[in-house]
Order: sequence, then C-alpha cells, then structure tokens
Amino acid sequence: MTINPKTKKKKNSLNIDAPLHVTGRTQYLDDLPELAGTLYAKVYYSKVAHGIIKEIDLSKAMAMPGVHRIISYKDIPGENQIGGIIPDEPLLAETEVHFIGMPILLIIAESEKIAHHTCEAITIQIAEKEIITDPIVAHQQQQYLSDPKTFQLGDTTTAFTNCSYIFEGTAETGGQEHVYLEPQGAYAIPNGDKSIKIYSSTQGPTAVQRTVARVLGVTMNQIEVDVNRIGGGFGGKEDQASPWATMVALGTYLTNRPVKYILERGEDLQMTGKRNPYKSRYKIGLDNNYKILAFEGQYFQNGGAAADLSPAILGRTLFHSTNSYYVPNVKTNAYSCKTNLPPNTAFRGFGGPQGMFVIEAAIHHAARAIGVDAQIIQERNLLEEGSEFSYGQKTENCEAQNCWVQAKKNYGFGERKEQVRQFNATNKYIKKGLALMPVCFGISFTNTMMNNARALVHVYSDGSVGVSTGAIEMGQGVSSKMIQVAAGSFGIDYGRIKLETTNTTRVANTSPSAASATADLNGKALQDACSQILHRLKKMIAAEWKCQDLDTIIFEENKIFALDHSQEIQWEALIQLAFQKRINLSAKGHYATPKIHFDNTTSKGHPFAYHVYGTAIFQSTVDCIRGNYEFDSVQIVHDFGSSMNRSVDLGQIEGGLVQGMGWMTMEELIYDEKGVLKSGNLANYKIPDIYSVPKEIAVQYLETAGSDLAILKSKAVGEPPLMYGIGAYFSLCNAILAFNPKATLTYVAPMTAERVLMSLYS
Ligand code: LUZ
Ligand code: MOS
Repeated sequence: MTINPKTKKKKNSLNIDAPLHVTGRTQYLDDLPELAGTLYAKVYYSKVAHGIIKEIDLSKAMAMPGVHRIISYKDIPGENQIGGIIPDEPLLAETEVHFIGMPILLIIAESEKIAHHTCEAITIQIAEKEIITDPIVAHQQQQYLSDPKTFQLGDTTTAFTNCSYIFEGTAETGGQEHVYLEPQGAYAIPNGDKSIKIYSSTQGPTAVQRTVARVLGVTMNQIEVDVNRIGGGFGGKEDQASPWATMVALGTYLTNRPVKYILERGEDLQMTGKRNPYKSRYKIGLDNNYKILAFEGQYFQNGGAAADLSPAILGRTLFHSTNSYYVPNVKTNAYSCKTNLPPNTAFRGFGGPQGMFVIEAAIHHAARAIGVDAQIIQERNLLEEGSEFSYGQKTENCEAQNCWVQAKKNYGFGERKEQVRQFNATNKYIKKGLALMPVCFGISFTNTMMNNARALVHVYSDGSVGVSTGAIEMGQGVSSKMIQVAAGSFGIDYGRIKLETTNTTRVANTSPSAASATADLNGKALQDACSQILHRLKKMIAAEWKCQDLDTIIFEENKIFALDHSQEIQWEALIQLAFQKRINLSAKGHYATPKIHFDNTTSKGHPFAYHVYGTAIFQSTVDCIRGNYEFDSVQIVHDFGSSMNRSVDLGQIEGGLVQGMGWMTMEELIYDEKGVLKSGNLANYKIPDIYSVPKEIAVQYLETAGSDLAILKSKAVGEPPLMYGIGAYFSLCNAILAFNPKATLTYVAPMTAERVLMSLYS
C-alpha cells in the first residue's frame, strides 16, 4: 500500500481513440453515410407541463410538401410503452401530457428542414391541469413513482438518547444536464421482411432492442442494434436513448424507408431527463469524541413524470447515504416523487452523489455548531476494515483511512491549513476555504441480475483477432481496455486486435454500459472467451511438443514457447497450424459477478463486488465583494487498485472531478412553476470550461492489491471521482465562514456566485 507515482514503471497508456479524436476522423452516428431514400423524423412535443389534449390540428402540416407521415400513438402496432422498470411511460402521449417536452406526434419528412417546418405548422389545444414541480409538494400529495425505500442498521432512536450532540437540518441538490457532446439520436434501416437494423447513440443496445420490439409488437430477434461508439453518455443514454431509436424504428416500420433522427441540442435539453434533484432532511448525533452514533436521512427525489431509472437511483442514494463513514445506527427513507418535469434519469453516480451530499452537509453543520473543523469529525468516523454498511455488507480491503492519511501527508495539509489561516487573517475581502472530501463508492449494478456480460472472439486464419463485447465506448476508454485484455491474453501486439462494433446479434442480452462496471464485466467475459481459445491452442501444441503440463506453455511477444522445451512457434504459424488441424478458433465468453446478492425485502445483502475509495483536498478563493470564486487546487489520492491504463484512468478522474464540481457550483437547472425550463440552452446553463477548472489538479495513485473482481485488478473508475466534486461546495462554505462567521449556510447546491454573495452578507 504505497504510493509510488513516479518511480514505478509507467504502465500502459494505450488510447486507441485519441489519434482519431485529435484528427477529426472519429465516426459518430451522424457520420454514417446515409442511404438513398432516407427520411427524417422530428417530434412534436407538449408545450404544457400537465393537461388534457383537446384538439389536434394537422391541416396545415399535412399540406406541407415533402411530409410523409404524421404518426400518433394510434399508429403504434405494439404497445405504446417504453417504461423500463415500471410500465408508466408512453412513447407518444395519448390523452394526457405530463411534462413540457413530452412527445405527442412524430413527423416523418423528406428532409430535416421540412420536418422542422411541419412541426411548426401543427397546433394542439391542451387544457391545463395542476402542475407540480417540487418533490415535497408531490410527497404531501402522496404522488410517488415507486414504493418508498428504507435502509436500517442498529437502532437510531436509542442511539440518539446516548448522543452529546444532535443536529437536524435540510439539504438540497439541483439537477444536472448531461451535455454529452453528441446529442441523442438513431438511424433505422429496413432489414428484410419485418426486420429492422438500428444505429443508436445508446449506452444500452439491449434496452433499445427490447423497447423497439415491444412498441412494434415484434420479437427481439427482428431488431438488430449496432453501436460503433457514442459521443458521451454519462447515464443520459442508459435508458433515454431508447425513445428516439423506437421512433425511427416506428417510422421505418410504417414507411419501409430508412429513417433518421438526431436531436438538435435545444430539443435534447427540452425533452430528456437529467440528474434527479433532491430535497432531503438529516438528523445526526455524535458523542463527545465526535463519533457519529446515529444518522437519519429522508430523501425526496424529484423523479419527473415517469419512473425511468429513478427507483434504482433512489436505492443507490440509500447505499451511499453514509459515504465513507462508519455509522453504527442508520435509518434512511427515500421517496421517488412524481412531478411534471421530464423523467429524470441516470447520471454518473446514480443517486449516490445526492445521498453523499446530505451526510457531508450534516457533518459540516455539526462541526460548525460544535466549533471544530469538519475534518476532525470526518477523520474520526472513516470506515475501517470490517465496518458494516447500513445494507449489511462489510468493508474488505478498506482503503478509506489510507487514502485520507496519504492525502493529508503527501499534500502537506497541516502546513496548508496554517497558510490559509494566515492568508485569511491578513486579507479582508478575499478569503480562502479548505475542505476534504472522502469518497467510498460501491461497484456493481445494485440490481444483482444485471451484473453479467458476454464477449465473442474470432481468431482469423491469418492470426488477426476480432473482438466483440457488450461494452459501449463513450469516451471512457473501454475499447482500449478491451484491446489490452485480448492482447494480454494471447500475448500478441495490440495492432493484431480489432474491436468490432457493439451489436446485439453478436453479443446479446447486454446490460448497459453503466454503473462503472463495463470494463470489469465485459473484460472478464472477454478473458473467458480468450482462455477457451488459448486452452485449445495449448492442447494442440502440447500434443505436438509432447508437454505434460499446459501451464508451462507461454504466449508472449507474438510467440509461443514451453518452459521445458526448446521449441517455439510464432503466433501466425500457430494459428495456421490450428486452422489446418480444424481447431475451433472462435469462442463466446460469459461472466456473472460471483459472491454478490441483495434481498430487496430486508434491504440487506452483499450487493457490491468491491468498493472504490479516495480523498480529495480542495482549496478555493472567494472574492467577498462580488461572490465570484475560483479553485486554487484539488489534490487527490485515489484507489485505483492496480491501474491497467493510467492515462485513461487519470482522464476519468479529471473529467469526473470537474463534472462533479460543475454540478455542485455552477450548473443550475431552473424550472419555473409552470414547468418551463428557464436554463434551456448552453448560454444560460453553464458547465465548467477551461477557465473554471481548478488551477491545479493533482492525482496520486494509491496502488493497492486491487480486487480479484476488478478486471486485471484495475478498479472501476467511471463514477467514483464525480463525488469528489462535493468538496468544492464545502470549501466555498468555509471561505464564506472566514469572511462572515455568522453567515447563513443553507446547504443548497449548486453554490453559484449569486448564492455565495447572498451567503456572505447573510
Ligand atoms: N444503472 C443501474 C446504474 O441500472 N444500476 C445501477 O446500480 C447503476 N449504478 C450506477 C450507474 N448506473
Ligand atoms: Mo451510468 S449513471 O453509470 O449510466
């Protein structure tokens, strides 16, 4: 467990996409050559957040030259239903609309321009009904998308009677727009009789396949979904790529022509769901050594108008409600509240960040009231080896303390604290704030069933290799990791491996590329496929060379040799020989994460293959006249296990951190009381740019034993770093308190410059 950022031999930094990206040759959905006869789809969506459809006037629209069809729910041959977890979401509205942006009609036209003008020529009268945008209002009216969930450990009621300090309060986090660079979209092509092939910008090809089959009333084998790569997902395409793919498939079904739809940014912002905003309450109790004895949380999730993935997201809020701390008595309740907003959905962290923010707010509140630094309370309560989470799993190879201690030591936190104290003592209108943010994130889909994957490997007779998995490349580098796994298994160069598109006819029944688990699940399935082929090759060569022990046969550097023999053979020659001997050079691999289980009736089990740990130290500077701020530095010690690709993993840390900071500080989604999105374009919805990222980001690799359940012991790295961003919020709180020790802190995120200013003078 040593940190060795420099001295250790630099591990692989393959990134097969980087040369394509920087030279502009990367192919996305819209770069596919279009077939002759392609038609273009566009959605007419509701401009009212809740109401009854009274009258639809298509007379002007139908008269537009170049309009092929205007499709309504009545034209749907199968089920008008796209809900993945709960069947509560029509593809096209029938009699009632539930949010602004809800699709009502689908226009199919000769060109995008005609589709656009047709859309503008449609008028629909909607009689408005009561509009709810606030989850607390929905809660008061018992408007839920799914059953409330409760996690419980120990007995909080008794524990509170033993506490020296008890604090209660509220916390609130806003939504977050995914802003994937590539908007949602799909392209459907007739593929013989009833069959349709769909190119989709999705994280979940099987979800698309299943949804299309359901809506068209055909079996899944009629629907082929193909994904080359996507331009970002962040959870926004885990479930919400399906409607657009279903629409183009419906268009193709009804016209027998190729149909394409790529959303304009404005449409995407209006129609798609975002990170779930939450309003929460907490009660925290500590003893006089600042040990947290009890924690209670109530979480009101703003789910929007349909369940989508919100029930699962709600679960992860509870899984991560105590973040990286051991709390012996926990009681948490969560409610998925139904409102008239677009159905909110997965977003990197999947409810975890929303849960973690609340306990961090509770600790900050307690620290301020007691008169100690929050770090003292954080440090005294970090998880230890064998600590039990409220869901019954216990930590194994816990690195919570290790990351924390290393971060403080390696980045000289003690000195830094003194420097900041001095700076604040000598500057009146500029104040600095420090905060530490520990993170512990569980790796696996919380729905145990989803933790499986498959891979298909062909070794061609010339020795080149084709690899298919269920993994979607969305910029996270999973393609590079898959190539590393295959090349490493066969002991051959990366250049001999071709990674194929992700296609439902080659790899079926896939889980979405999500939950940080894509490289683990698909990598392990790929290892399984490779080892089957390897085994056949070893048996063949053992017979040739008369070796007894297959384990003495080594595949390395494009050749094969046996430890107790002088012979060796080049990879190509070996494959030629195997081909002549009629050996099967293809294999299908399968992996299902072992050991995990969870009982939804008791909310106890062992849902995660392992946990990922880390600690980030934030330093911010606040301009106390204007409320503006910047981040001087973020210094991280992160538990990578044994990173298989340092540059890809570093990119994930930096990207996740900045995305999390954006959520916590500047990205403000505003809906008015009518459910109108007021921040519906990228001019007034601000995401971090190069000027707002921290001046310094340092990441140290905590190289640990890793986990056998992580691919090549390289721990999952997709989501955990997003939650470091929460530290940004509290470092701003601390700078505000340095200016005004009596300031009101609301624990409402994002901490925009306006909120900082209001707080400074509150
Ligand atoms: N998706 C999902 C996820 O369906 N289940 C999960 O547990 C999850 N976790 C993170 C991100 N996406
Ligand atoms: Mo995700 S939030 O891992 O699609």
